[in-house]
Amino acid sequence: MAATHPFRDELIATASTIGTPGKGILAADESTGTIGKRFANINVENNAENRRAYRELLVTTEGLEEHISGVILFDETARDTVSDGRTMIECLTSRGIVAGIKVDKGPRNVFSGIEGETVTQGLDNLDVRAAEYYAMGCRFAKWRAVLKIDVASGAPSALAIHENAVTLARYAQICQQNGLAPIVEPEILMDGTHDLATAVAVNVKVQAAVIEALHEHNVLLEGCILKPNMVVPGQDCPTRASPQDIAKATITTLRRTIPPALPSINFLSGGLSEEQATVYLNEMNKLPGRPWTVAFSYGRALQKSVLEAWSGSADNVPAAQAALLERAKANGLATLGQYESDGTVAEDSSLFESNYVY
Ligand code: 5MM
Repeated sequence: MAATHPFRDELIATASTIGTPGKGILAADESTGTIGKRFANINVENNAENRRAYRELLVTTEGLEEHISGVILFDETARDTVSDGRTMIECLTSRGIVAGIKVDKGPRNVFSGIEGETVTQGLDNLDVRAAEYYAMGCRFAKWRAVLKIDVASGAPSALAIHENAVTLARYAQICQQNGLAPIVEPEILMDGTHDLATAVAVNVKVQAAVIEALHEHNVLLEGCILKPNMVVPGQDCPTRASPQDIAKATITTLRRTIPPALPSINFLSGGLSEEQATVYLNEMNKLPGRPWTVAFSYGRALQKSVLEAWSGSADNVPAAQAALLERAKANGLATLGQYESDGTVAEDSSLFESNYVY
């Protein structure tokens, strides 16, 4: 007998709203440690008031709703308020932006026999937390699994693929039972020497395992969002790939694995520069054969310029908000294949961080 989804219609509506063409997701769910790294780059102290002021800047940006359909928050921000007393969540939902919440507890080592492989934690008590977040006004959730490619050691191992696929599916099932549309994020890191063809092969294997696990757990694909990495050659591969090659490899991978029932694919930026992330997305949206919305859920590639413009000063809030709008608009256009690049897709401004596992 088919499994029932008590929130079926709402989950489908949420995923469809997030997948509105021309829009994407702002990933502002950095945990306290991760936002500390971002603040350190701009010499801002990582304290509660600075985190609150920075997130207020993001969620109160006028016109954000024209390009952003959803914002992912960290628990602290979801409970925080802006200066006029409204909750951060109200600031978003009052303008038609769906509020989301990171519910994973980060990756931990998994004993696969390969150094550095992880599985993500956070299933304990997830049903209780998901119900609370729903009551607070959140309507979608996010869980990031982290895998790596290392041809020499055989990573990702079958164990890492299986464990992460199953935990992603279990998380998705629990969220859907509690009214939150799950973002399923199996991130394969850019680290490595592998070429683009190897990246395609590994990405196909991982995505296929994730989809199989979602089916096994009776997850409603129509009420789900996929957040994959773009398919690129390893950071240390001497043979680089053009934006067109990357777009083709990524869409080919997804066409082989992701059913059209899943409405929206929202990429992570994974260490790409702001311009690379926009240009690659734009190239994908020029290709034929995309049965899903192909959009973004960027953290670093939407916030780098914003953080630099802000630099911790209230005087800089208008400039920082203008920077956010500029990147959001560029990526919104890229979801339609209408972004005009100035041609500078340099890798020297890359936001890549080796082994991005916190
Ligand atoms: C915004 O960063 C998110 C939170 O990371 P931590 O759990 O490490 O604090 C992260 O999951 C993010 O949503 C994705 O990695 C996408 O962000 P990028 O920067 O890759 O676009």
